[in-house]
Amino acid sequence: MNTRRKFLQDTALLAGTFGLGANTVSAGIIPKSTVYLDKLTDASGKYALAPLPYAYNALEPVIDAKTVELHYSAHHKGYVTNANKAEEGLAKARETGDYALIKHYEKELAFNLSGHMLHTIYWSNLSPTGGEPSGALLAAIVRDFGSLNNLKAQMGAATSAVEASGWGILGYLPATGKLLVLQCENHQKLSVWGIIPLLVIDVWEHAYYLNYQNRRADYIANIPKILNWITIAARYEVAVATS
Ligand code: MN3
Repeated sequence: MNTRRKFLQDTALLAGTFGLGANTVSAGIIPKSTVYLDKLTDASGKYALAPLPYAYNALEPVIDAKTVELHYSAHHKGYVTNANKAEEGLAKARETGDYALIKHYEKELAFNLSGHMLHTIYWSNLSPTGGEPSGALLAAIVRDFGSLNNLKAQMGAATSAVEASGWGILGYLPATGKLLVLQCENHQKLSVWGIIPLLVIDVWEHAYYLNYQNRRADYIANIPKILNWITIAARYEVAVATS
């Protein structure tokens, strides 16, 4: 069996399509028992909320416990619920042949499923300990942005300048083999087809307002203190290996 195929099989077994790299996991960098997977569905195929990989207060003082609790258990959960409702509405439409509400359900699906996906990645992007990128990911950052500082500056500026509710995103585009920084409005606008998000920063007000009020830039400036570069690198390894 060739190495790439074996890697893909191992990766699929351990982590699912969007999960963490088998090499990182099997190397013991992340214990299997604590790996947080970007898994969007449960065993029945319904969208489901995965457990938070840490306690609500684990990200303090950068993000306070109440914000994490509300963000995860109310906001993220709401996107999961509404993505399932959209799927149910579309199933009913197919069953009855009545597509009068097609625009509504397709829009709901894009918004809520994208919200579910980005929040799932967001939780795994954060950790109480923080760190810095290294290895293949750092090399790609230097190749595509010139330096880690350039990436941080562009990512910070792009994320701060998102109009209203949205995200800053570092992604990998298989079609070019390059990393890109994008802004995202809501959960699904301003993206590029095919991009695989590696690092996402939520700048909806619900992500920071209890603690930072209108100081979005302060929240963004503090995020690097709690970035989990191990899971970001693992996501990059999978993105490169599967494309
Ligand atoms: Mn959010």
